[in-house]
Amino acid sequence: MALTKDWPPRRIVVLTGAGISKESGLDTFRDKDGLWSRVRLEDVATPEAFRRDPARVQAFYNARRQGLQDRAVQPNAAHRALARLQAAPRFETLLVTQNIDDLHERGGSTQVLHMHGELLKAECLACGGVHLWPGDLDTASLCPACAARGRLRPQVVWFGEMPLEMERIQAALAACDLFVSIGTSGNVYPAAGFVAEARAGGAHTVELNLEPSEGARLFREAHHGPASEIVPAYVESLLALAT
Ligand code: BJW
Repeated sequence: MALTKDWPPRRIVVLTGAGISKESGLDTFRDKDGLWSRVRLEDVATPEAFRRDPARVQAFYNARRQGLQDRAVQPNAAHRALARLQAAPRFETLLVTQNIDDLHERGGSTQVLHMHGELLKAECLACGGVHLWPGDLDTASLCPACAARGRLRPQVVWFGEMPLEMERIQAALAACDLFVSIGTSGNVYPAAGFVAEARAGGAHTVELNLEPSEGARLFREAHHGPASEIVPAYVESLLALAT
């Protein structure tokens, strides 16, 4: 139920996290069986870790890049529902994801803002070029643009680095009528602060997650359960408003 700005909403911001891809076969980070239960984030997800031991960091992302391209990993009903929402002309929907996978795109979304980067891309520390990179990276990989050797890194945002497209996201949060957060634990900033920014702008705020997140109390509405069930149901309720 909307308690705040324009309703039915016109401008929508959707934020997704690892939980939306869990049923597609990808790991979350902070669940009991998540990535951070098997590897210390300080060893693989900081610029310092990359400087200290680039081979280890490359191996961590090589394994995840291979996993993402396993045939069993496919978009699920939640990714596809968000693509339908984005395609509905009644709404202006900005889809922001913390995920580095490409499951939103494979689920039919054409405009996805990857604030923590993309696993299937590599960035050259020598020339700044960003390249599609479906294969492995190692400490001798050659940049296709400037030919520097060993300067390519996964195009992902590690702790202490600035997430991408923040100005655009913050402008959209200030202007939106509805903010929907899906499958994220609300532990990592600045994404964890988006709900407060949307609220400050007067938006209605909705959490769709397996369980209440860290910031659950900040949302005006919540639905808990597997993303593949609750996201399509919520999207259908929005699309019904548009008819
Ligand atoms: C389901 C489900 C199902 C399960 N259906 N749901 C002290 C205070 C405040 C901030 C800081 C601080 N000290 C340091 C900071 C900043 C730091 C930070 O936030 N640290 C915290 C740990 C405190 N942040 C940064 O450094 C960021 N940069 C930054 O702040 O720059 C300065 C700046 C300031 C202001 C404006 C702009 C910039 C960068 C953060 C980079 C995060 N990088 C990672 C790795 C990326 C590459 C990779 O994938 O390897 O991003 S860490 C990891 O966490 C990854 C994720 O995108 C991110 C968020 O995780 P997510 O998606 O929430 O996953 P989980 O596992 O936590 O949660 C999953 C949820 O799904 C759970 O709730 C489940 O219940 C649910 N779920 N199955 C529905 N089937």
